[in-house]
Amino acid sequence: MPLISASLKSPILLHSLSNRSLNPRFIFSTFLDSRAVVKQTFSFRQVTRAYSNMSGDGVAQFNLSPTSFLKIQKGDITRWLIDGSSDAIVNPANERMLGGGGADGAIHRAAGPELKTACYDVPEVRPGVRCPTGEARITPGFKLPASHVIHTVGPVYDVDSNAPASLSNAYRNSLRVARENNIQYVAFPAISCGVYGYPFDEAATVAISTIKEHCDAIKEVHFVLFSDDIYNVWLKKAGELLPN
Ligand code: AR6
Repeated sequence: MPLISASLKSPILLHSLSNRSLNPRFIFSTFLDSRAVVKQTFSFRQVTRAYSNMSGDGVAQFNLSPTSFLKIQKGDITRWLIDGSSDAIVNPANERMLGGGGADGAIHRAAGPELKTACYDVPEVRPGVRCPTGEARITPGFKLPASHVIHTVGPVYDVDSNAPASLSNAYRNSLRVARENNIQYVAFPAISCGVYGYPFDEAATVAISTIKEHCDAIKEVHFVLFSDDIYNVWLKKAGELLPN
């Protein structure tokens, strides 16, 4: 089993394999920076499933359907690309769609000012709203490595009256817009898991189950996740929801 060698190269380090037969749970230590260490427990089954799908560069791959794959990796979504022509990154934007903080701010900085100009050109559906919560819009990527940006708006967790439905809509509509524009490769961040306050585990359930259901005609769906804690939650959830 390639479990041990794969884990040595991954961002998650195997911490303890002791008492495996007595208590089949592993503890992983994830080094957030030189000082902080976060420990998470995973069942033996979840670990073997996630790691048997992981390549040496820390990208875990799961089957979504006979023709689509889900790939989960840590990283900065502004640097992601597959071919620069049929690929898109998803921007967790706000309804105004003119930039903001978090990933939205990073994407606008990396794309250059042309992205904001293109966003201005997206018609408002009502004053100050270009992309209502749960919907998606597309623009070119300009200076980004990926060819397109799909802007979507996730729910504010504490405010939205049906946050799971709104979050699911954001993923589903992003994939629909991708398909309509012949995009074959789509990279998502963890929508709503920053400023909008969505709990990671609940968000991962909605994200992965929605993508599983709506991935038709998309060759690869990627998650590019900024922090170790979200990456670990996503890996665990994919192991549960996408048994290969
Ligand atoms: N690459 C990948 N993920 C990132 C990056 C990056 N470069 N930067 C941040 N993240 P957030 P939201 C992660 O707050 O919760 C903005 O102001 C981040 O760690 O960007 O949907 C918008 O304008 C988190 O896990 O989006 C909206 O007003 C995830 O991306 C509001 O924030 C999403 O965090 C949207 O809030």
